Amino acid sequence: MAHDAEKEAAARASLRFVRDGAIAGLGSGSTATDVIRLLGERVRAGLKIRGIPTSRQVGELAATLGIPLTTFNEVQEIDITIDGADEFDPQLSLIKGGGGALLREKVVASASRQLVIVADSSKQVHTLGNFPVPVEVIAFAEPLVKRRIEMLGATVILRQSNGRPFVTDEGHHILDCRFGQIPDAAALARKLRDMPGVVEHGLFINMATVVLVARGHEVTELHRDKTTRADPKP
Ligand code: A5P
Repeated sequence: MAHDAEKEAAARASLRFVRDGAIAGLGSGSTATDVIRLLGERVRAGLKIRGIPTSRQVGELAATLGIPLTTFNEVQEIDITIDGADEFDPQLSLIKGGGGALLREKVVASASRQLVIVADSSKQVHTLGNFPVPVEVIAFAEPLVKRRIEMLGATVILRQSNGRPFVTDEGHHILDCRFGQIPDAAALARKLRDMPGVVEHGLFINMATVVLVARGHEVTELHRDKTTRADPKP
């Protein structure tokens, strides 16, 4: 089964987590976009939610689909956020930010009572690190931070878009840091967080409540402490 179909299956399975009246964090990336399109259908059928988007692009999409939006001026807590991931491990630690939205994604995740990750089977790994860890930096500190991360053993590339440095929604640059294998993701997260000039990094430790991973037609619901089957057709 193609990864696109698995993304769609995981997205469908996530809808049953969304209650009427919920404040919902809206993730970025192709799998989260599937979720937002499905939520748009539910909203048009009468579901009442208010969304907080994790990127400008997602905010525009949600508005087009008729999903009412809100901000942290109005709400302090998000009931549920549904988002994608680039990799997840057995502890449900994540690498996120392949789409460049990691900063807002992490802010939204940190304010969420539940973080539901939707993923195709290619995202499931034993050890994080094959996918590069995105690190959002202020442009001024970029060469310094790049060298410091290289000294940790990573190959570091400044993300480009159309021949220029990629610029995030908040106006920063992204260093894509390939570590190969990350035996202790929590320790690496602390090292990255402590580097002046780093705004945020794409390691999400102890944040995901549930991962819905689709393999073929089957969607498995993984919790940090147990594993159950999810019905892919809610
Ligand atoms: C966006 O910045 C990312 O964190 C995405 O959630 C991640 O890259 C997964 O994207 P796909 O759902 O497109 O694979």
